Amino acid sequence: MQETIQKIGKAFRLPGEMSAYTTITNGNINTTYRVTYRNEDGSEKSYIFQRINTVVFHNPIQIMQNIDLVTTHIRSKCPNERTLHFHHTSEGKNYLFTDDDAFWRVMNWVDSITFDTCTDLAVIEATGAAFGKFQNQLSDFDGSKLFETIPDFHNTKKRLDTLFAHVAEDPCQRVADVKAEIDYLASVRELAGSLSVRYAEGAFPVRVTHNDTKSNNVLFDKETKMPIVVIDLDTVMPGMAMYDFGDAVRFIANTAAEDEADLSLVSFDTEKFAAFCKGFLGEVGRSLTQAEIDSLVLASFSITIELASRFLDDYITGDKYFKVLYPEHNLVRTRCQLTLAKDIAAKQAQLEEIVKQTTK
Ligand code: GN1
Ligand code: MG
Repeated sequence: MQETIQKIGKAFRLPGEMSAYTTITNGNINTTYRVTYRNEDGSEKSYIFQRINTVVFHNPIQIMQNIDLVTTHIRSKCPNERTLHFHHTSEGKNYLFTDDDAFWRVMNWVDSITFDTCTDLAVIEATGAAFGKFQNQLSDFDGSKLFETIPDFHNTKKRLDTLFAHVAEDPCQRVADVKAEIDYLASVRELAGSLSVRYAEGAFPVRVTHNDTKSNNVLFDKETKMPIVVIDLDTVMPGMAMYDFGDAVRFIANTAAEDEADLSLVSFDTEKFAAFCKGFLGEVGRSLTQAEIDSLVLASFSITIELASRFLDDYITGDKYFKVLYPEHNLVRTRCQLTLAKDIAAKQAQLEEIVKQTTK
């Protein structure tokens, strides 16, 4: 690996000598390294080297073009805003195909902390504000300029249709083990897919959305605990505002990790939900339509079901999409998301009330 990393550093013309590299493990798709270079004067500078998973992202050059457009827009609108900084090769490209056809990009490392699970309500509120602000910054950006890097990414109805088609095929003979999970998904299939159906019919505005609003996609200042920058712009595409909200609370209001195996630890924390709501709606509340506001809780349920269906689909088709650390990983993820979705459904009235109080 060291040799590959050194080659890439050279292609991107990074100054100094490579002194260390470590793998960053919290992505499920791409492969990420922190690489440090030492300059002649002894100072050190770190970079992120990332290999894009081209099975998932069929056209990674389009991703880089999207990111360029989005960060340029944000920088011109808010000159003081920190954005991701990508390096260029001598050919002026912000990516590199290596001989083995791997696709690499290099960006500056930002000294920061991220939160996976988090109990600090102030940090949760700030995360909401960061994603809300991100949506605001792109509110006047023409989404038709963006490539749809993964078509129907958050089309929950299609995701569920795909799952049930694979259930019928049962390519790995795993369906018999997941009968209860499939039965539950069948019982909520129509409800969970309903927002994506209404979106396709034009019931909600087409926004430019982040589409992967996990809390660890916001970098925080170590000391002030304030957001520095929103990262992981690979799936910025036109979409539904409330799905960014829903995906974020799916992750941050879970009392456990996304792949917690002990389901007794998994629940949906209403206080965390309220804190995120306050931050997010404080930024975008006024620009959302009533139909969007009324759908925030259903969106939280729907995207949690969507993730459960994607993890389960990957499990029954042989674990080809998400990285798995052990054979049942995708099934564990599925069960965790289903437990969470059921808790969101059980707390629906309470959550609707929180949204109402926050928007009044
Ligand atoms: C994937 O790789 P990562 O962690 O950024 C996935 C998201 C899921 C997430 C679940 C392109 O994101 O949609 O919500 O895993 N990204 C893609 O942890 O499928
Ligand atoms: Mg991502």
